[in-house]
Amino acid sequence: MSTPPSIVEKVEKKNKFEKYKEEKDGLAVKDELDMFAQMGWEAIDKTDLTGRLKWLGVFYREVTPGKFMLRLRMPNGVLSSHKLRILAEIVQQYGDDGCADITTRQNLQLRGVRLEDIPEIFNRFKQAGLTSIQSGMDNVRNITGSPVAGIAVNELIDTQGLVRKVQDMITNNSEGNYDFTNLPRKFNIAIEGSREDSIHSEINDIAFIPAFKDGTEDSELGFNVIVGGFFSARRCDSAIPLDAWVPADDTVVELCRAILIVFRDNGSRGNRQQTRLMWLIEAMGLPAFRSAVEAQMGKALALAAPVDAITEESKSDHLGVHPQKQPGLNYVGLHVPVGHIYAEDMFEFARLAEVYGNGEIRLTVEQNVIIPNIADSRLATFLQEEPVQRFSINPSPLVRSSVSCTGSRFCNFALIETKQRAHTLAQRLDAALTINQPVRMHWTGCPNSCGQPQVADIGFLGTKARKDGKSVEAVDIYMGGKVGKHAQLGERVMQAVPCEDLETVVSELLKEKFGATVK
Ligand code: SRM
Ligand code: SF4
Repeated sequence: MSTPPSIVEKVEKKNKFEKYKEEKDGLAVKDELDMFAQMGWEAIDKTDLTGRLKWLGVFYREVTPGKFMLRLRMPNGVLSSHKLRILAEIVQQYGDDGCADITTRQNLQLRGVRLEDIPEIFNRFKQAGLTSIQSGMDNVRNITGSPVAGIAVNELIDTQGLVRKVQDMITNNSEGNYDFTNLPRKFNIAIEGSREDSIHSEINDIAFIPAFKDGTEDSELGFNVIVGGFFSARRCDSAIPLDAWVPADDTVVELCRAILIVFRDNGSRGNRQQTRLMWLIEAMGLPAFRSAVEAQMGKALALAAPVDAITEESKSDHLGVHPQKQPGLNYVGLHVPVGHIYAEDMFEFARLAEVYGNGEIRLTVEQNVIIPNIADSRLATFLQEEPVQRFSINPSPLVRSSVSCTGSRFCNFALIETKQRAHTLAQRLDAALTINQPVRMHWTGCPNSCGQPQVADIGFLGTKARKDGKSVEAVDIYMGGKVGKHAQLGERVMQAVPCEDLETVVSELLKEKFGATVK
């Protein structure tokens, strides 16, 4: 059944991104990559270089001319030591330029990459079952799921297979899928299977949250569906209930496909700031949007279950040692300061996973690493390992909970440097204060909010301020973000605080609002 035509009757001027997509679909550069590699980056058409290549996960970095960022896809944040070693070998060949970042969507980005090497890198990806396809621009981003899917003691649904199926549907098994490469805008999907909101489901365009069909634990377990969550420079909103429950089977894939088609065919392609899914839902009205999705699926959706099965108030950061549901096995969360790693770290994580676990590695949206499947008998030796001292299982409180976007070191949008500053401030405040409760601090370099300051206890959003007659790097401060059962977005509480004043300002906030005391 196809979507009813002209659901949103509105004549609008298409934005400039739509014009270049009409001229040539982003995915089309897949067939031109060998030619691009031979031509060299300076000779490539500017729109291909700075725009369409992102459809392949290849991001030209103006900040570091000639060096590219490669954004992978890591469904559910799960990878193997074999894959990680290949990624480490790739960044290793770029010497001082080569490094990687764990992202806020439990994913990996490689840095320092040269265009002439990308065809060969893609061959290696293919052989290893890795892909970076459709990871940027008007595509569906990495699909997130609980980083301890399949191993958490109180897990409800192991989402790994479903996340993989949704990714395969969207990307045509990583070959690229023209059905979904011309969405009106980027799109985020999360499938949560644990009893906690481990992946910030509420800030995704579609999120699946475990729910028993009749609200009681003896009825069928599936998901309630929420839609339309997003952050953008002008507007940030939590997802709203679609009022739909789906079983934990291929219906999840069908529903994602249907929503994507309704969005693709009806979403606004005008003002780029008003093109995310929520704007379409509002333009249509939720009941009409829901009906259009049902029409696309060719079947009625069940009404949402009375309550989500999420029972936990708070959200774990998964650091430290945790027994798994498999008796005698443990997962250990290692802290990676603001997610930034080098080839040697990646080799070490791969080695630890092989020597102590089963070769598996997990990534979290807090930009950390989990090594699962470590036997009780191997735990003590594992904890003595040098990388486990460096990537601590129990870092000081503010260092532990700092998350940061890329910032000005590599991102052209950035108004401030973020990663180094986030880590240094956390270290200095940890040294000065005793803090007995977790305080999640998120940094983002510009209003795009990739570092999710709105979900933090204290969020920092990069801006500029004037101080002593000079323009200086500054932040707007957000507070009140809550995660878990009662997730809510934080609000801006201070504007344009110069970064050089932050140690004093944040120290006062920590004392006043979070009971911190001077050491
Ligand atoms: Fe983001 C654009 C980095 C998560 C909202 N984001 C960008 C670009 C691609 C801009 C660019 O071309 O330079 C950044 C690349 C910088 C670089 O070199 O690393 C970038 N975003 C990131 C990452 C790497 C931040 C991080 O350090 O972890 C995250 C990659 C996730 C992934 O693996 O795919 C990342 N971005 C997010 C999130 C958080 C999330 O998904 O939970 C958001 C807010 C949630 C959302 O999208 O609703 C986010 N990024 C944006 C936006 C604003 C979107 C909008 O609707 O207006 C942009 C700009 C745009 O799309 O126009 C953007
Ligand atoms: Fe770049 Fe801004 Fe996103 Fe940070 S928030 S990665 S500065 S686009």
